[in-house]
Amino acid sequence: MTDFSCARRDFPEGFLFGAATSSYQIEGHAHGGAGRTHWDDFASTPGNVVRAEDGGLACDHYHRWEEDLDLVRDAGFDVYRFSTSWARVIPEGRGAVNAEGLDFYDRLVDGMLDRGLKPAATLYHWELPSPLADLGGWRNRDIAGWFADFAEIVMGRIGDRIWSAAPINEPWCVGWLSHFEGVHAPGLRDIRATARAMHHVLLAHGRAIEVMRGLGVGNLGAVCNFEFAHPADASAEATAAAARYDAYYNQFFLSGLFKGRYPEAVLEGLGPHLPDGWQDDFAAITAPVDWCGLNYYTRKVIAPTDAAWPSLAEVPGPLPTTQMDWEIYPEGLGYFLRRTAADYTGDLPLYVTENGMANADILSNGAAADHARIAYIDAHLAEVRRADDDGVPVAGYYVWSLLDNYEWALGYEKRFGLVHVDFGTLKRTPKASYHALAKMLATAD
Ligand code: IFM
Repeated sequence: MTDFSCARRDFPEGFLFGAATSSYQIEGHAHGGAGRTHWDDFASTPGNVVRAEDGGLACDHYHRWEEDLDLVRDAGFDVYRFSTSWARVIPEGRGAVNAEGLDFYDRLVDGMLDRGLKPAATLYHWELPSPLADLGGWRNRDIAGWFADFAEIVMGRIGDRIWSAAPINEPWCVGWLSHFEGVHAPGLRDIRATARAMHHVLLAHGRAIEVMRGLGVGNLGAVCNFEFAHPADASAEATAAAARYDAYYNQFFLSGLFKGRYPEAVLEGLGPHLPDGWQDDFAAITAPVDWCGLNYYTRKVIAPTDAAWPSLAEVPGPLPTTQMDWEIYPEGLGYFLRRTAADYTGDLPLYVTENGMANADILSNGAAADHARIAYIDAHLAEVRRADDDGVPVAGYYVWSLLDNYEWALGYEKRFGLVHVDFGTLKRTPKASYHALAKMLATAD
């Protein structure tokens, strides 16, 4: 596919298109006086990350941000979703502020405004300062207060100019993937740590919302990630296993945020490990938000196992996959948009805050023919339109990602960008998907 099958006019009035990135994945963490993060520690521990790669240089966005913002503007995007690095702003996690770090985000936000882009900030996209990890990180209840202080410092500086803010990207990854599966920093496989991290990440979210409201920052949201859980077969056991996966992946955080309770199916496993008094935190966790963001990429095929709770395993499925080996299942996006509105958020605007695919893109004669990415995004945009037709208040869509970048434990090999990055020279080259999106976004009326 070389062109999109839709145009801007096919989306509701005021619908916004954006590109998304995150700090550690693009900035080049070694520059600008940033402190060490648990991702630096995780990456330098053998076996955790492909080729032990880290975000030290990444895309060197720290020095090339103007060129990168030009790319966002020139594609015709309305919004740029970026994140602020805790360790860049407060190198020790608490205490002294790195003025250079705060100045960087100040310039970045002004750079977006100069280019007519709406700045959509995420406070935390996973690079926890190492000194806080030493204190237990997300396992330690005090993190909610540390995070609120960080929110106050960042938003005290840029909160007057941002268009939207969300405290934490993908609480599931912060909690489950990092503490139960050990796939992300800090690399734990510990159910007690998981339960605490999953609860504290929501408490930190609530505290940060409260702080930002106090500062007068508006348009605040929460961003969760979702994977459709497909039973491996028609048996009752497989259906129940997929339901458990769905509960701890897709429902735990929405339920906490919007209903002030956790699903019974998750409490079965995590309940005994939650911190004392967890029920008393829902007043903070349910602090009202103005929108909800959904990050969606794939589905997982789930089979039951005899192992301990949650007694399930992911098994390969039959659908075509991306470079991540993730099955392409656009219908899942429509499903989650409908279910989120129907069961959790009602009339609240929903944004697809991340969607996109990794593809083994190579440059040939200065071009990358990532036609598979055009087809992927096109199919997911069709689901967005269907959800809108069904009355779901979906208000925007962000592509993950602007640039090829640091894909965490998978290093630099998995390419999610609309723009190719040569990690030797750091040269940026817009791919076919970038040009096709620019064409689609230019068809305004
Ligand atoms: O690269 C990540 C991003 O940091 C969070 N959401 C999913 C993306 C692709 O794995």
